Amino acid sequence: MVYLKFLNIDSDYEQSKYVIIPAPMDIGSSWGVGSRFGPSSIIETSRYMDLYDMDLDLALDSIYTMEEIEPTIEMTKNLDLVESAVSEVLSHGKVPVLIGGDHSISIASAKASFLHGAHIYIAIDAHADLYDEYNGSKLSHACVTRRILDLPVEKAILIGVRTMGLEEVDIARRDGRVAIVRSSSDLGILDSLKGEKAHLSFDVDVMDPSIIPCVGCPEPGGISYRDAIAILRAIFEKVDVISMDFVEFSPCQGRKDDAFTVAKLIYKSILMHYMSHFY
Ligand SMILES: [Mn+2]
Repeated sequence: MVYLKFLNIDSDYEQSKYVIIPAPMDIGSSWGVGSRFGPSSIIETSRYMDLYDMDLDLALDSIYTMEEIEPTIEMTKNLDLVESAVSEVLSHGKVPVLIGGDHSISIASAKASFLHGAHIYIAIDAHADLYDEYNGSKLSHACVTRRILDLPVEKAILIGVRTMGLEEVDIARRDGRVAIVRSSSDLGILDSLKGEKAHLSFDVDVMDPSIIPCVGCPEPGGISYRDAIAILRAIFEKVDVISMDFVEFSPCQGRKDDAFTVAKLIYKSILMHYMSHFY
């Protein structure tokens, strides 16, 4: 296995504040598979990205990239592997940045995050993922938020949702912990969560398919790159994000700009997190 480093940064684990955890698992997918190739594609393309960010006037090399988690064909085993990797990084006082893989791995990363003090789940996603069961599995990527509601979560904020099943609408209406935020201009809910510890999950299918077409479940009418940055900025300014994941990117032939966009969103998130926590 080739061991590539995010942004080509060869930093020391002990010295690093952020730890990239590549999790190439996609057996929780329903429609398009292939997000197991997401981490390698994103990390490979990130090596061509500039370290200096013009918008933020910042460059950061305090990022360590772990070796890929070796996936198995058992969902629960995969989730255990992800949970322990995220938990270990958190116990060292660092910020885990998990790269998927399909969205089901967020069940494990959120669980680890809650064990380390988070009690808010924030997802930026085209989908609500509130099905109790999908394709015969309770651990499908369509059930992520529902499984997280089984954990001691105080609030699940779902930003950018633009399609829901009837079952999901029913749960969202009945469970007071769920808040659906449809537009980036409607982020007032974050004001009530000032300083609260949260896990952030970014499903790249929230972006418009014209920008990121290579996802398992494309949904038209998505947000722009600049919308995504504005949403992330608002989150990092207000909420104490202790762990994050970026999921569902599934590289397709003949397209390389979208992997680069995902890599950039990840780096921007790390930079914005750094500015709100360490400046
Ligand atoms: Mn989604």
